[in-house]
Amino acid sequence: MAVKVLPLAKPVMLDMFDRMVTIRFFEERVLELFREGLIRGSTHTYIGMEADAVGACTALRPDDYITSTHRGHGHCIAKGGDVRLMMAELLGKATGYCKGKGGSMHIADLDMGILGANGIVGGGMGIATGAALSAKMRGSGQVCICFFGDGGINQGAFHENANLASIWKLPVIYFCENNQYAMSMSSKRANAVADLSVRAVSYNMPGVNVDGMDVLAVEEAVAKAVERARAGEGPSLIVATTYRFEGHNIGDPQPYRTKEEVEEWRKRDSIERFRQYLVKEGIATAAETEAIEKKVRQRIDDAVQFARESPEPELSSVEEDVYA
Ligand SMILES: Cc1ncc(C[n+]2csc(CCOP(=O)(O)OP(=O)(O)O)c2C)c(N)n1
Ligand SMILES: [Mg+2]
Repeated sequence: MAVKVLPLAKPVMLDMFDRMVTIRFFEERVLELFREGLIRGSTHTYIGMEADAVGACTALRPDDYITSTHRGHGHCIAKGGDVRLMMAELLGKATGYCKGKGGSMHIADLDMGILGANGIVGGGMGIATGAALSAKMRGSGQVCICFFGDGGINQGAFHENANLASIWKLPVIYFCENNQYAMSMSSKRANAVADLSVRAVSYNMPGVNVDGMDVLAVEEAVAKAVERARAGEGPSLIVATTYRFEGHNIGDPQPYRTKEEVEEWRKRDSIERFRQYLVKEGIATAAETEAIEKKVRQRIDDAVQFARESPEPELSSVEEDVYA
């Protein structure tokens, strides 16, 4: 009997499923808590794009780096961020990642190599390239994934960083999440080329398209780019075709796209697709995937309870950790 070769070991795939579901449930709770008035400011959910962050981060070592965006919860969870500290930060509590003073777009965990969400579109690019330069100078073998969107790729910072990373052969992977829109602007209207991966040609680096709703395909593409980066061969550009199921942020009425379009993409839900794959290939039973979901649900409940019960920051701490 032929032995079936799995693309990744079973525990790795179950962990990927766990992290994808964690992102989904975390974000669903964020939407609820926002509507309850417990989360202030603005929040951008990652629902629909789970395969991108999880596929990409699975190809990393724990000591590797990522930089994130304004839509950063998924990246943080995929790289091993603590959902308790994230939830507390979103609720503005003293126990949060930034002691409740940063909110969604400033979450970072330097011990986990998470170099920060970023409210500036394209703001992670210089940080990622700098982290890669540092890794190269120290000879640490670390790599950095730089996440950004189809809007972010049009920032001048992309050109500056991609060019520099290429001539210096830096271990960085530019990972463009093409979720079809930058706020209300369709990627098709904003980009002179439909295939964003061709931009890599200008920087003499590989440019690869990947189905961003297929977590295993994302992992495979990123693993190749990581191997190349670790071998000292320089950066890559990966463009994942994906979609955000919710509005740009909470309160976005979404007049720029049809309900039918959203429904079409929801049918390609990466979590459902991965679950079906796991069951069909005999990697996990339906009961096992349900058990993972139950465990994740409890983890998120616990994070919400922790956040709700945590204290507000003291007024006297208002000027602490302020650098500018
Ligand atoms: C430098 C800068 N310009 C504009 C904005 C306002 N803004 C916030 S998110 C966003 C769209 C980003 O789109 P994309 O990069 O595709 O990421 P997505 O929201 O789709 O994940 C814009 C224009 C900003 N935060 N920073
Ligand atoms: Mg976008």
